[in-house]
Amino acid sequence: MTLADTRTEDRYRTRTPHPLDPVERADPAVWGRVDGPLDPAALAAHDARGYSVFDTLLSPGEVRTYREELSRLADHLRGDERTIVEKSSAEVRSLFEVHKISDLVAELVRDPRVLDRARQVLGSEVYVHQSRVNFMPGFKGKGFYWHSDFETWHAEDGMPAPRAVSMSIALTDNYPFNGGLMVMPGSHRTFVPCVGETPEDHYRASLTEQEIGVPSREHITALAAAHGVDQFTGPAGSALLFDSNLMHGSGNNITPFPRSNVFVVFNSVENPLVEPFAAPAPRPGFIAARQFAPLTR
Ligand code: 6CS
Ligand code: FE
Repeated sequence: MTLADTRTEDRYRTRTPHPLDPVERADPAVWGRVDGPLDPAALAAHDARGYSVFDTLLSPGEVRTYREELSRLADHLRGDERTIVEKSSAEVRSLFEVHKISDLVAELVRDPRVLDRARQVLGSEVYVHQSRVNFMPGFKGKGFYWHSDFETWHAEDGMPAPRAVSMSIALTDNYPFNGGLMVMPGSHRTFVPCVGETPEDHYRASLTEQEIGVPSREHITALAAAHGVDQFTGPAGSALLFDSNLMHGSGNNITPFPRSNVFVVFNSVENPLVEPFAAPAPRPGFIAARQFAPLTR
């Protein structure tokens, strides 16, 4: 399948010169229609909160294998465009397209423990829109400011609707103090437009420190007042499945303990990318897949 030819209406306007008011999400958070491992209560909780936590999705032995392979690959691929280094050090911040670089991750994205949950929530066949490891190294791991992934994927990748989910699997123990991911439960139901036009080749800056495509402090304050902040913590092997429009962020890691997670973003095959809604050109395929086939086990 390739880039959809038809330009769909823009129901989530963002990256404008002047502020726009937040809009209520025009799409469901749980599409249902597909059976899977989540029982009705778990699905309802995911629909309400915009995320689900799975304490031991993978075993410690599996995770150790992933961690060792992905650290080796990141070092081996230094200088490759898929490797993003920290702004203030030479530490590797992220490695993208890991489902194509690592045979282990290629299997992981098809693992029923992962794939069946994504299919069930999105209510359709799915494909990998993006995969990455965020290493969040000890002492020098810089956080990620508050943002909605969908806001970027809509503006810069041409994702029409927030019919995508991220599965974040902890490769190291995620503590409250080593840059654990913070989320605002229920914030996925509100789309928060951002001010500021997208510069050319924006991803080179945004993946290191995002400044365009982040909500205003006013909107973040209002969302926090309405929803509060939860934090994803758990041992290596635990996982967070979260909605593409959930407001999230993480702090800097000044502890000796790295907080490395592998992220797989599943998009519904019924939500193929079109032209970017608010960017001069589409981002490279290693950040946003445009050629894809539905994932099979
Ligand atoms: O731009 C993106 O696609 C990436 N940016 C962030 C901050 N989170 C999601 C994604 O990895
Ligand atoms: Fe994000």
